Amino acid sequence: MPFSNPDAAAVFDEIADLLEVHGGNAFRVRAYRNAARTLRDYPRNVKEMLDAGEDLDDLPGIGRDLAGKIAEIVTTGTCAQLESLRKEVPHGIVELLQLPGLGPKRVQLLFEALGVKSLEELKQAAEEGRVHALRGFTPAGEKRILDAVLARMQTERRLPLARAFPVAGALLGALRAMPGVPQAVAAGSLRRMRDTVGDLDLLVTAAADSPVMDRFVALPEVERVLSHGGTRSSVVLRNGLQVDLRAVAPESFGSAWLYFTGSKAHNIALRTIAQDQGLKLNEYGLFRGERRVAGATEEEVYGALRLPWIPPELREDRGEIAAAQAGRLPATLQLADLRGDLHVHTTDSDGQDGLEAMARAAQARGLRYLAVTDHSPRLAVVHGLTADRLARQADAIDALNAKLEGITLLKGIEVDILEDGRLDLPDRVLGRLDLVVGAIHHAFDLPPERQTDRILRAMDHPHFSILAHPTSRLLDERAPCAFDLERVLRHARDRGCFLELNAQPARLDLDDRACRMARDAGVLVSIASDAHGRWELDFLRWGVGQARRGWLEPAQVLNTRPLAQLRRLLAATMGRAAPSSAAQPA
Ligand code: DGT
Ligand code: CA
Ligand code: CA
Repeated sequence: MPFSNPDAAAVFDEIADLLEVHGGNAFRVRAYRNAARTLRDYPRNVKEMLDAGEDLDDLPGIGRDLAGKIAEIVTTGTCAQLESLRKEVPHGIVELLQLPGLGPKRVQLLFEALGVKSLEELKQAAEEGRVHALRGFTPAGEKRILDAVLARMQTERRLPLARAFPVAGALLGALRAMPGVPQAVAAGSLRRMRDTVGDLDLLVTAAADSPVMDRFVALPEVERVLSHGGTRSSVVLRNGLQVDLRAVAPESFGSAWLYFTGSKAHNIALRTIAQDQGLKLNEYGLFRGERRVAGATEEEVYGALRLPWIPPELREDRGEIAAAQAGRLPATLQLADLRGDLHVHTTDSDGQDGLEAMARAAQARGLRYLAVTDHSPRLAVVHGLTADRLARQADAIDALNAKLEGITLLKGIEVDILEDGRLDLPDRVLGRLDLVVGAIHHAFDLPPERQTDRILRAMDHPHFSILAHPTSRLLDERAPCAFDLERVLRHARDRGCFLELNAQPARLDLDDRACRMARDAGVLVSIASDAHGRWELDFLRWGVGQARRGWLEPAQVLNTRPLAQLRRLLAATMGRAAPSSAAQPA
């Protein structure tokens, strides 16, 4: 996403909240709140103003100090003051601030009067009736608070995979640097590349006298130690993420990695297979009676069960064991199999980099083609392209293609699918492009029947290549749209068009199960970064993870095709070559 004024405002609001619970100076608190409001209401994008060398001191209520902070936020996404406040204020307090009905003043009062600094402590205080004894709280208010706390504690807090990954990487780095730790690896849902993770599961091999557990619970990222033993510990990090660490002897490393990678359902299925062969499988190894027959590596354990090694992304008990036994595991898709990216934005709409920068960045990542798909006019807030501007972009792409070597830009658009299934630009305009990527950006909650019809109608246009982020879900923010995916897939196959697996970490849409349905329906999937800046091309890796979980093989992914072949497939979606017999919709 491009950096917007509300993003910067959110940083100021959080600073104000944290300052206030921290007992900060009231004038400073108010200055941050006012600045947040100013930013939110200001009609021009501050990042663009800064990029253009303009002075932010002119914004009402923004002095030199705050202007400097805005510049810092716009370039780094955060600011040093917020980061240091986050360290000073316990994570539990930050969680309290997020409860409905609890602002910084009340959180501060709860802390000062009752010592409450976590959800658990607030629950206890409310249950004991200590909250309503405070000034400004009533028994009914206390009940509402308790309900909100219980609701929050029940909803499983899961972190998007892409946010958990760097945390795991940093912890593994710290563990590997400890004495007597030859191996440190991630297991659990993170290793299986689930779209979100509940907690991190890390595994080390360590000598019996290694200080690894003591050092682990003492790492600076750790806020709270839940348990601390010689072979297992659990902690909660400052960011709220729980981490379980296990230490095993080298001869058990493979069986332990297998066990803690899961999924639980996969483990149970494997244990049954072991039992059928008169063996016993647990995290310490595969045993016949007392004798360990395998355990040092995963390959060894699978091998002893007469199975090939199964990639972690497939370990969900969704048929992978039967497929392994039959020698029919899907061919593993690799990031390097992707030859291009069919959905990216540029500064012509809401991207942060221009055409050439995007092209060169794609090339640097080994891609051979890149489809430029800026927004259509309906999205005026992101400067969606009118027919005229699209034509000018097309000229710019032609000129650039004449100059570039080793990478080809394709002309596309991310066109809005209107509520009735029409597209946001006339067919005549779309017909000049290499591909048309259609997307839903509003009216997410139509009744399922109508949503399905809307999508089918959009696909019936003479020019329609790829359905972008089909369900429009945003992890933690927006549930997937309800529609009949099976019908959409059948229609896509008949029409000869494609569905996207959008690799933005908050989307991952299609998800793993939907990818599997696309595979079964024989519809090719476009794994696309939807990059709004050149570094976001790296999001493709998250798409590959979900695609693997959905059993997609290289042959089932549209953008593994060489350019010439891709062009033929896209041309058919644009009505330029004879599509397959069933291709034309009624
Ligand atoms: P998460 O954390 O909710 O994203 O999902 P996982 O899969 O990481 O689950 P987690 O952290 O509860 O446990 C990690 C692995 O440990 C899990 O994938 C399989 C294994 N495991 C945990 N509990 C059991 C169990 O009761 N039986 C078996 N067979 N395996 C288990
Ligand atoms: Ca886990
Ligand atoms: Ca766990």
